[in-house]
Amino acid sequence: MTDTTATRCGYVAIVGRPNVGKSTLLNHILGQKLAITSRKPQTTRHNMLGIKTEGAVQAIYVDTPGMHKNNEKALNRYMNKTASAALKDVDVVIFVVDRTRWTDEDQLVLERVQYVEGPVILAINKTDRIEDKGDLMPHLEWLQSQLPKASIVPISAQHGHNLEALESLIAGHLPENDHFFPEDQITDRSSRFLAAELVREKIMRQLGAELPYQITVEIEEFKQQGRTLHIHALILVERDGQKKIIIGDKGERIKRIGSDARRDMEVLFDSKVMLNLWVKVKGGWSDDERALRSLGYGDL
Ligand SMILES: Nc1nc2c(ncn2[C@@H]2O[C@H](COP(=O)(O)OP(=O)(O)OP(=O)(O)O)[C@@H](O)[C@H]2O)c(=O)[nH]1
Ligand SMILES: [Mg+2]
Repeated sequence: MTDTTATRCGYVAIVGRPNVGKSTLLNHILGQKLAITSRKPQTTRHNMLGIKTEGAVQAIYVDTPGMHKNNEKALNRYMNKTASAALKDVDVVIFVVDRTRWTDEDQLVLERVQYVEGPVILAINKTDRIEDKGDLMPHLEWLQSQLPKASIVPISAQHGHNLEALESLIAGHLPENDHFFPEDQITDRSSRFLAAELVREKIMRQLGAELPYQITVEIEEFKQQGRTLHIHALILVERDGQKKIIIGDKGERIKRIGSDARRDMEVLFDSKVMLNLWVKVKGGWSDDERALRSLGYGDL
């Protein structure tokens, strides 16, 4: 018999193709904006832990980059490898899909998830936007036939619909373990990392279709002075024209990126923030494995 007073703890990977709502789901489960999100695919580039401790249960979520087909650039290879690695050594896998919108990239994720031996939960996200319910049932039946052991849970990550059901299913799959992290720790990532991500999010949200993929952000200074946190962030672009676009007419765009990012940082760090942004051209960084490593994109 299971001891109901025992503590539980384990890892939960959140996987899926780009843009299905993985990071939105993580943020809503945590009740805090930790992972960046945007309407554009390939927003998340790194795996990130989001830790939720409630009483005896500690669930350690791993948000992952969307698995995608474009494998040409070193950055894309890094993102796909990162996401695949998260499938190993976790206790539960949440496979997130967007309603009935099935693509080749979902198929790619499905094929990886079919190899997973442990419990899989299929989260059908964005149900707040389902127009034609008639299409849903046949799709769910097909999905169930592809993943016979998986539980299927319809959710809306953005509106928080059915997340309690999802979380209690997850808790039921977590093994009996002591907690791996202190109760008040919510991520494994540094404040510097989170700050850089917030700047990148504002760029993703404000710029056109292609540009954001050729941009990365480095934090050069992160210093508390009195009640103010001083943050200097360097935005690296690949070409001079991109620098002009980010800066915008009379510096208007970069000003807006800075003020939006600062507002989020003040909430996240619970402090007044002074944010300085610079833009620098560093050609070809996204396809240069050495440059990627020096920018914190790990081993390829
Ligand atoms: N209507 C609706 N939109 C959602 C929901 N969940 C997420 N979205 C939107 O879907 C878009 C993508 O969300 P993200 O959380 O960034 O998606 P992701 O899967 O993390 O994407 P990548 O990091 O690129 O792999 C954003 O515009 C979200 O606001 C939902 O439940 N309903
Ligand atoms: Mg994401």
